[in-house]
Amino acid sequence: FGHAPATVWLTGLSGAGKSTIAYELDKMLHDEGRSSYVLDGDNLRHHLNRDLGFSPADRKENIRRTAEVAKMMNEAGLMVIAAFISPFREDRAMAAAIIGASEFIEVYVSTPTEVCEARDPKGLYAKARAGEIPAFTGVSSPYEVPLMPALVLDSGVMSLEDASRALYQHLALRFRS
Ligand code: GGZ
Repeated sequence: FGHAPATVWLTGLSGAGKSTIAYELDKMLHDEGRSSYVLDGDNLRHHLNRDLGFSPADRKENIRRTAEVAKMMNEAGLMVIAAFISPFREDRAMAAAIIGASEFIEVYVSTPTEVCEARDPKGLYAKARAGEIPAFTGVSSPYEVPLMPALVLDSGVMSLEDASRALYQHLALRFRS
């Protein structure tokens, strides 16, 4: 498909499959010679955003910085795949405004809390339930469902591989020139 650098913004709960889908898509794009880059919330919080916590203000700043970086990468010709819980509508709207409405592709990874919590790959839900992690999204902090996402992927009903493929197909149609 034609090369129109955009930012695929994956939003959803911790454990929903955002990072896995992001890296799968990245691999598919690389395999056909496209330049893309994954911005992952959990990773960026170790360096660029290591001063930020999980208060609403810090989450907003996390999203703002990420959107600014995504915009620069798009301008440099890279497809960006961003994987952030980004639980607040207002913050995702800010990201869209920074990146540009037509370059921002919102993808809701809608895997339900029960499924994410049953997986709990890092034991974070258990800790959150035990009160050891304050303001944990889906447990003690809200997640605002996207109202008009470009695509919805539920890894509770489809495999992560199929979800990644569905996303790739969506992009192929969108960018068909
Ligand atoms: C949500 C938290 C929290 C709290 C730590 N709430 O699934 P993970 O573990 O590996 O990735 C999650 C990551 C969330 O970072 P984001 O930058 O995506 O969040 S946001 O967009 O809301 O700013 C999770 C871990 O950090 N984590 N504490 N309290 N997730």
